[in-house]
Amino acid sequence: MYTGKIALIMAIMQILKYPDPRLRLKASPVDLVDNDIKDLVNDMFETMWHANGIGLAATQVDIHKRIVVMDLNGDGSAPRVFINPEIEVLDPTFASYEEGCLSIPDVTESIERPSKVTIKALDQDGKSFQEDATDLLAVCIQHEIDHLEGKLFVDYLSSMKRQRIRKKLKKNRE
Ligand code: GNR
Ligand code: NI
Repeated sequence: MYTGKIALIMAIMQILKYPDPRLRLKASPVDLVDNDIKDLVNDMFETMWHANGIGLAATQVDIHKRIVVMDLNGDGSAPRVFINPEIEVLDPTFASYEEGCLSIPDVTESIERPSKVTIKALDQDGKSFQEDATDLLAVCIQHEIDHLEGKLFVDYLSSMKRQRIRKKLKKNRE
């Protein structure tokens, strides 16, 4: 008898776009990594890959739980899951990186963030792990944890730049 569980249905979820106020909600910790959470993680991967992203926070798909998926190669080769992620800065020297966001389509801006952090999180099986991060991983985890806090990379820019970006997105939607 076949008893294995297989994901039969996957779903591409809608990604909220700036300035949707739901992107400003603060996500709550996951208390148990159960099958519903695992299904959600799979849907988030599908959604992220479909949109050609390298990271996705649950906030972006209107689920206000502390869940992040990532695949820095963008090709399915290095899927990573971070549940209840927390970081501590190891090297506060700022490094700048040209950031994009699936919630702010067709906009990139150079953003400065601490260059080295250590990440503590639960994996897709609910097991805790710790990992030091530099370069794109450090950038991406900080970008995603910002989403879980209701923060977006445009918040680091001047209000003039932010206004210009809002106008551009509005124009693109019309
Ligand atoms: O796909 C994404 N690319 C990216 C590029 C530079 C810095 C951060 C990112 S994350 C982004 C996907 C996204 O919006 N995650 O929240
Ligand atoms: Ni983003």
